[in-house]
Amino acid sequence: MTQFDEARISKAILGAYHGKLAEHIVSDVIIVGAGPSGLVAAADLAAKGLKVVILEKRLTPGGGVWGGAMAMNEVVIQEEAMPILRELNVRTRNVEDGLYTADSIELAAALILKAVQAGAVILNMTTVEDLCIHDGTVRGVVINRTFGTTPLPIDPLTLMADAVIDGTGHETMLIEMLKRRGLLEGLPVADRLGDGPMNAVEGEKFVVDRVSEVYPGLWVCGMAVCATFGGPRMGPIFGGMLLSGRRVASLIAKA
Ligand code: 48H
Repeated sequence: MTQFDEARISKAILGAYHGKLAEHIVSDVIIVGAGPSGLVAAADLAAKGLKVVILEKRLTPGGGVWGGAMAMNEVVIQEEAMPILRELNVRTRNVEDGLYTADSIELAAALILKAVQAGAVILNMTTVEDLCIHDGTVRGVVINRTFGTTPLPIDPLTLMADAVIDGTGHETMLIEMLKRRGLLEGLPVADRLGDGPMNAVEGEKFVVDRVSEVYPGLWVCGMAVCATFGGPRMGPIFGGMLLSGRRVASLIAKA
């Protein structure tokens, strides 16, 4: 019979969690936001042998995938992103030439599993509240435990990395932080951050083409790309998000 009691259970959790946290005080890449783009980037970077941590403020990673469209749990994927679906072993249904549907819950679960099994660590219930900048370069992020609705005066911790990715979706949280402090002046970002009106075809192209290092050390992928540069939104087609994550991983690996 296995010997255990409540104290041993608590010690096991604390030992394992704090081991993960301590190991990722310094990483190669920090990804903020465990949405579809961030999860693909994490899986690709970890598969290349980089040390990757994803910070997610919610309990559940997966971002906007779970909800499909209007909480109907299906998403649309175009042919160009199908290699990623095949790697994930996600089942798809061909609706017409080059256009597929996938169960959004199967996709979310597969994206999370792939990232974690590739070696990336996800720290959930962890909100990024600020950036750490030294000599004009982003060097890390400032984190706090995600609390309920009442902000508490509790000081944060800082995690460091060679590259930080803003994968916070529509919130574009890290870019917003730089903008608020006037640090993006002269850089080619939108005057008012936020994605533009719906245009699925243009939006899907934009979210991949405009992946870039917006500020030294700070990269952007996924919906945050559209919000940063004023690109159109695209609704519940997710191929662009997956390809955007793949592109940021490839650019960072080269850099
Ligand atoms: C920690 C944070 C913080 C923070 C936010 O929105 P996401 O799913 O992101 P993407 O860009 O990978 O995918 C976008 C897609 O889901 C979508 O919204 C589409 C396709 N919209 C089209 C349209 O027309 O509307 O995930 C972002 C994640 C979420 O899980 C947030 O909780 C998390 O980032 N996050 N995590 N610290 N400060 N802010």
